[in-house]
Amino acid sequence: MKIKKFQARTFSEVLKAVKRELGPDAVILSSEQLDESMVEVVAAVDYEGLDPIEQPSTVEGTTDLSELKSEVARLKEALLQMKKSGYEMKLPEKKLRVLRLLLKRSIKEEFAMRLCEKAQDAESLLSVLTDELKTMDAMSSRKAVMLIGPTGVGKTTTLAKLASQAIRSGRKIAVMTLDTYRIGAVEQLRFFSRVLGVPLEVVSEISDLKEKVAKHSGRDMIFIDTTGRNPRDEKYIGEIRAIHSLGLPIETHLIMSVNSDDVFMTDAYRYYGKLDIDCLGFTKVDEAVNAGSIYNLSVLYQKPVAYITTGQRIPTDIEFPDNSALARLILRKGVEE
Ligand SMILES: Nc1nc2c(ncn2[C@@H]2O[C@H](COP(=O)(O)OP(=O)(O)OP(=O)(O)O)[C@@H](O)[C@H]2O)c(=O)[nH]1
Ligand SMILES: [Mg+2]
Repeated sequence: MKIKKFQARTFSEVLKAVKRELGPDAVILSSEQLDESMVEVVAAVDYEGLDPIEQPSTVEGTTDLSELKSEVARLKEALLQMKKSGYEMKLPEKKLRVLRLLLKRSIKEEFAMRLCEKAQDAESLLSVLTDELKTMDAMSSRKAVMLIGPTGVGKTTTLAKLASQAIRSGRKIAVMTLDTYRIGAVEQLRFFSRVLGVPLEVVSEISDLKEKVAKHSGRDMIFIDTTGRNPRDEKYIGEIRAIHSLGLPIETHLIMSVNSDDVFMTDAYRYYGKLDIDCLGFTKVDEAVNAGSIYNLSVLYQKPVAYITTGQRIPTDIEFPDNSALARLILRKGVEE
């Protein structure tokens, strides 16, 4: 067995060095933050003579997506190893408080570790989160907005809220639905469109979408509702892809409920992550115990958050927070604290 001590400025950097020198089978035996700018890890590998793995050298502070992903993967792996071997990570008290707070807010452990490297204390966490989170004007660029997401998260309700907002801001709109799958889905939207006084198109074949969009080209915006399906359904993912390949000016919003189970949301990323998504919208914030999943999914998808919804009432229960409001929401105390 080969045992070696490594030191670097951050936990991610030190893990990178461990991998480079000891290879992918290295096990973390202990880890300690010596001071604000030094982390020490003792790592071991069971057999010698491993070829060091070539890692691309990185620029400090890079926001490159692949780098972020591998950094998070390294942290996740190290945490798993440490848990398996029963070793605790030693962090200074201030950072431990940051870590505990983030975990309480349901931030994924490996993401919380990354934030701990950036935020020296609980006070600086708000600005770190604010800097990391991105938001987007929900009705900014493209002509058509299409809402996709798992079953029952609130797509149709959110679409009605967005459509109302657009009308309020003086836009001429049309509503379309591709949801001819679920019983009652068309009626739900027909009711909304009557109340809003806007035309509704029911599109039963994806191939008809182009023609329907062209028919309403005089409208400022088109809102397209879709069927909620299990993200694991490959056929469903294929259908969304087929819509994208029509080459229409569609902005795709992925709608997720803040309340969904974390394992489900992470698993869903494996499928939705393959799609060309423009932004995220989060529903049922009013029911949520905490809002950590907003951060988790922002990091996973690397997409801006366009809005959050806070209740069943149309059109009022929707908010368009900026990044600092979003950071405050994520860090706010849970209902049981
Ligand atoms: N508490 C709360 N309920 C919401 C919110 N948004 C939607 N809902 C409720 O969630 C339920 C499902 O909403 P829908 O809009 O039909 O959901 P959907 O995603 O279109 O459902 P499918 O089309 O069947 O996939 C309804 O009872 C909504 O009133 C929200 O922000 N908060
Ligand atoms: Mg629906």
